[in-house]
Amino acid sequence: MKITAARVIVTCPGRNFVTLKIETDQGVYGIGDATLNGRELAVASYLTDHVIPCLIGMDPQRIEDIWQYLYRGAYWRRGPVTMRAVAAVDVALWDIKAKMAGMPLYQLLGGRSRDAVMVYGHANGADIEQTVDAVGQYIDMGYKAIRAQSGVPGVEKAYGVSGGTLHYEPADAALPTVTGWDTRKSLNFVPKLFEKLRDTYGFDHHLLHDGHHRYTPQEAANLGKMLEPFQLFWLEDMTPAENQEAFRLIRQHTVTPLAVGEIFNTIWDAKDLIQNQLIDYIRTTIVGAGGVTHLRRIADLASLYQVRTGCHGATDLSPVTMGTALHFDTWVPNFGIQEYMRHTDETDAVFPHDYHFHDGYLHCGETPGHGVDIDEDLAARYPYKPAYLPVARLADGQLWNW
Ligand code: CS2
Ligand code: MG
Repeated sequence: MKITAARVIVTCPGRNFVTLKIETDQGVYGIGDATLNGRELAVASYLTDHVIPCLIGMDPQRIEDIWQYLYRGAYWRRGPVTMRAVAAVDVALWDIKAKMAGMPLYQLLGGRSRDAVMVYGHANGADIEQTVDAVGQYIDMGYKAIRAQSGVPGVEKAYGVSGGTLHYEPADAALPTVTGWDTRKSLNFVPKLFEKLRDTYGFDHHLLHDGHHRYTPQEAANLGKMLEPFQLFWLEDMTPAENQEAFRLIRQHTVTPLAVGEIFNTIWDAKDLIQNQLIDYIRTTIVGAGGVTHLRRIADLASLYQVRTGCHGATDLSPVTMGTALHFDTWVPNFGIQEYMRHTDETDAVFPHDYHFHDGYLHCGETPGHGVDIDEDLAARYPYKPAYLPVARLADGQLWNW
C-alpha cells in the first residue's frame, strides 16, 4: 500500500482550521487536524514544504515508523509547529488504518472502556450573577461538569468571558487584542464566585476553573486553599509549566486537584509532573502532542501514577481532533474528563462527523475511522483570515501571560 498524494486545506468557517488529507493507492483517504491557533500558516508550510514530499510513496500502514521518521528524522525535535504536523499525519494514518479494518478507531486501540465520554462545557458571564445563570443553563442542558469563568470588577476583558454562552472564541482580531489582568482582584473574586455557585446549585455537579497561566506558585497555592470548601473538579493551568518543579509548592499547600498540559507537545513536558504526582489531570490532546501514537504514551505513563486524562477541547481544536479524541477517550483506561467547547454550525457543516452530545456525555460514532470528514467544496468558500489570540497587560502596562 502506498501514499499517492497529500494536501493541506486551510479554511475559516468562523475560525481558522488547518487540515491534512492523505490519499492512498487503495482509494482510502485519511484526515488529520494541524491547527495551531494564531500561527496556522506555519504548520501549513511545515506540512506542505517539508513533510508531504517525504510521505509520497510511503506505506501508510507503518504508522509507528512514519511517526519516528518525522520526529527523529527532522533532527529538530518537539515544539508546537513540529508536533502538530506530526499529529496531523499520525491521525490521518490511524483514520486510514481503521477504515481499512472496517472498524471505528476505538476498536483498534483496544475497544471500549466506557459507554460514553463525560464532558465539561464553558459557562461564563460579565459578573457573578450572569455566570451563575450561565452555569444553570449548562445544568439544564444535562452537563455533569461545568467550567466557570467570570468578568472580574476592575479588570478589562477578563479571560474566558465571551459575548455568548455556548461559543467562546478568544482569537478575535487581525492583530492581538489587549486584555487586562490583576492577581489581587482575581484572588479576592474567584472564591466568591464558587461560593455562590455551590450555594445556588449544591454539590452534585463538577465545577472547574482555569487560571490560564496567570499566577505564581504561591498565589496558586493560596487560591487552591481558598477554593477547598467548594470541592472543584480541578484548577487548571495555575502557573506556567515550563518549570514543572513549581507545582510542588502548590501541591504542598492544597488538596484542590490540579490540571495542566494544553500547551504541552511531548511526554517530556509532563514527565516530572506525572512521575512526582504533582498533578491530577493531564490536558494534552491529540493535535497538541503528535497524535494518537504519542498521546497514548503520555496516558500510559500517567496511568502508573493515578493521573487521569482531561483532553483540551477548545474551539481551535477542529472537529477532526474532537472526533479522534473521543475514540481515544472511549478507550483510554485512565480517562478523567473531556473539554467540549461547541463549534459553530458553519464549522460543523465543513467537518461532517458522527459524534453526538447527549445528557452531559459525548458519544463517538461507529463509522470506520475516526468518523470526521471534510467537505472540501464548502471549505473552499471560507478563505483564511488572520486571527490572533489576545495579549494580557497589567494596569501599569507590563506584559503578562495571556
Ligand atoms: C483554554 C483555551 O480551553 C481552555 O482551557 O485554555 O481556550 C485556550 O485559551 C485556547 O485553546 C487557546 O487557543
Ligand atoms: Mg485552559
